[in-house]
Amino acid sequence: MTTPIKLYRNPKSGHCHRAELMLAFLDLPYETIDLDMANGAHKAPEYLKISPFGLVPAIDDSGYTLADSNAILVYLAQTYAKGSHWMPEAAKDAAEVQRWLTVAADNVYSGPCAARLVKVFGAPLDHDAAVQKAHALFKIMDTHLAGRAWLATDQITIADVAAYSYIAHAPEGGVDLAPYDNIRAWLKRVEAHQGFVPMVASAIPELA
Ligand SMILES: N[C@@H](CCC(=O)N[C@@H](CS)C(=O)NCC(=O)O)C(=O)O
Repeated sequence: MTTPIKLYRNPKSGHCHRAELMLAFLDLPYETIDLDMANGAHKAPEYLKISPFGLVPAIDDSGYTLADSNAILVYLAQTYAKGSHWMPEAAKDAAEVQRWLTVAADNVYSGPCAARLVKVFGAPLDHDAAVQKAHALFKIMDTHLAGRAWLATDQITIADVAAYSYIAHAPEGGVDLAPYDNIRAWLKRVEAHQGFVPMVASAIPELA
């Protein structure tokens, strides 16, 4: 029997959901390990060996450990779906994927993710600035998605997976998606893709 990949996560984290979504899209066996972050489980010495910055998500694939959601997407696609549409190898396609991974780590992080951190977790960040950044991003994305199905190529890639979770959950941060028809249609396409899983309830009741 194949050993399930361990996913260390917080079930309310969009970064963790990206990693879970990729595991699910690739139909890989995995088990989730919910860290009790309120009590500092992500800063415990054992976990810091896996994720030195003390962040979720991280994975353990039969002893190979890796932190960072986008790195996890790259690893899973290259290991279990090499040469597929998830992570194309042609130079221009690969560059487009990387461009959107950067948007996910930068604009998505400081926009919709930050706005949700304030509203859902009470993070001491500037909510107005985060909402403004989210709308600036969404205007560009909505225009980009006019007449195209996916962010980077003409098929779904890890770039769509990286961008999906925090954009789908932007309304929880007080960012309205109503003006962005093309983004909402793209979210639906991701959700309709074979294997899609939504953010799921936690094994730890207070996180569910
Ligand atoms: N670049 C990282 C960011 C991950 C991240 O910010 N994780 C948050 C949860 S969404 C976290 O672990 N925060 C705990 C902390 O900041 O101490 C990735 O993509 O995985």
